[in-house]
Amino acid sequence: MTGSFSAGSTGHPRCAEVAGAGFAGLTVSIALARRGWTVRLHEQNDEVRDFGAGILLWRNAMLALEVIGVAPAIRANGVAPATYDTSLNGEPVSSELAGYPYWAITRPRLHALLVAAARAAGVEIVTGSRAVGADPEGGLLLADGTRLAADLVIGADGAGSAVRNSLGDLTQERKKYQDGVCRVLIPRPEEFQGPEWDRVIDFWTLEPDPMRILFIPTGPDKIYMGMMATTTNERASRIPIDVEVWSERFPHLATAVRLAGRAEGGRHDTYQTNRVTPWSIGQAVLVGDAAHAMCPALGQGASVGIVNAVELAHTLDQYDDVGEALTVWEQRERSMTDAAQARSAYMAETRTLAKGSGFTPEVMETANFVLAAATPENVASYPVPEANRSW
Ligand code: 5PR
Repeated sequence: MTGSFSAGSTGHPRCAEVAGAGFAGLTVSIALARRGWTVRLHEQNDEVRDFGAGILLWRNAMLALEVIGVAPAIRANGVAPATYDTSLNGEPVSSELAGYPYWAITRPRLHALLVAAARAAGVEIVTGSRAVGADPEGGLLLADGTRLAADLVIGADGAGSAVRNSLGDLTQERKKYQDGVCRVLIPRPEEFQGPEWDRVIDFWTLEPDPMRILFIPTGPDKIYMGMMATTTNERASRIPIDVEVWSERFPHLATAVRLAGRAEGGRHDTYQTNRVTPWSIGQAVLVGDAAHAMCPALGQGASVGIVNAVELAHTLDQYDDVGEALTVWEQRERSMTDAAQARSAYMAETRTLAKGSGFTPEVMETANFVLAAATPENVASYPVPEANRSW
């Protein structure tokens, strides 16, 4: 074990090459740079920006974001939903999570906050730089044939990770599911203004086939709509949103559905899980969806990626030896991550949330996870209501 400053045994700052400027890649870059690492972050696109709609950040992610100093900006820019209300066939079935510390925010806003924090921490962000692989000796391989040598190379390049696929000694189990989701941001209409609308509402219908609208206010002027259907329902799996097919099923949401039909920048994704073991080979490691893509059914995919990214930097800080740190890190995170993947897959397959009262203390275990890097003060500032505790 070393002290809290990352200089390794030689006294030189350690360096990381990171592939992918999504949430996990930005987070691990910030966390390492703040601990004295020299970090270069490669993004294949010509701009660093997020494509996508909205996101929930649970307590586990907020604690991790506290560690890297980004949580105050999330609290200032996002919405803390008062409750998570479920409705089935137009009838309310439950209202949960009152007082639970979680936030909703748009993906572009979260991304911009992380990019600003990365720059402030001294991370060098290189755009138009595509990673095609890595080697266990700590080399990042770029599309132009360059090999960049580092103390640690990090694949944060998403569910289709080229870094992961280049590392031969990993096992991967990938699975696709029958559901998919269209995600859009809409302007917040007059009828959904006011603090009484600052709550998540999960509207389900199951007959003749499951369709669901997850309504999540993400700020004063934007609502995130997650519109789920089976992929065999082609009209309900399209972008732009098919206003007719969605408003027939959700007549009381006709205004919001009409706005969804005009939304730009929406996308459709099919649910998938990707379980990788181990998460590292030598001096190459995977974070985020590259390591553990999961079904979005519990809204935990990004949160788990953010937690594991911060914890990776924290654990590397505690050990001189990178390999030892990677082993300890995976031991700390593995069971929580596996449980999140398994539970969100179960929720997706059974659609249990439609029945209401689905956020049992057991289901909330991932969201309640406290990373080792969190301080007691951080933890105390995100109290969990009695009803949501499993301890
Ligand atoms: N929860 C959240 C979400 O974004 C989605 C789901 C659940 C926060 C869809 O992306 O079940 O599909 C879901």
